[in-house]
Amino acid sequence: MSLIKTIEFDFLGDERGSLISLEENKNIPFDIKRVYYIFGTEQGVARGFHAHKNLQQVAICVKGSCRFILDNGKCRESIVLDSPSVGLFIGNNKWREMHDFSDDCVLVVLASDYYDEADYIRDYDEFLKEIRKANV
Ligand code: T46
Repeated sequence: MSLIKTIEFDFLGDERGSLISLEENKNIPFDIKRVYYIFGTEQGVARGFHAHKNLQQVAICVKGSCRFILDNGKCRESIVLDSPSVGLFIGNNKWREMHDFSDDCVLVVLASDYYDEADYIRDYDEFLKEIRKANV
C-alpha cells in the first residue's frame, strides 16, 4: 500500500477566480486544532526530518512547489506538491522530509493537535525503535 495519500479538493471557482474550502471531518479527516504555514524557504534548504507519535496533518502547497518524502521505516516515497487543490495526508509514525522548495512556495499545514515538542521524534534511529514498538 502506498505511503502517499492525497486528498483532492473541489475548486469552487467561477468567472472571478478560484476558491477552495477546507472543513474538519469533511474534506480534512480530523478535528483541526492548528494551522501553520511555511514560506520564504531559502534555496537548497530541506526541512522536516522527524516523525510524530500521534499527530495527523494535511499539507497543501497553495503557491509554488516542494517535494515531500514519507518513510515508514520500511520504504520511502516522494511526491511533488504543486497545486492548491491537492492535500497530502501525513499520518502519525511517518518520517517526513521536505525538499526542493521553490522561491515562491507557501506550504499550509492543518494539524490535528496543538504544537507539542514531546510528540516529535527527531532522531531516525529512535523513530525505527518507536515504530517497531508500535508494530506499524
Ligand atoms: C511537520 C512539518 C511538515 C512551533 O512553535 N509551533 C508550531 O506549530 C510549529 C509547526 C513549529 N514550532 C516551532 C518549533 C521549531 O522551533 O517552530 C520551529 C520550526 O519547526 P520545525 O523545525 O519542526 O519545522 P519543520 O519545517 O521541520 O517541520 C514542520 C512541523 O514542525 C512538523 O510538525 O510535520 O513541518
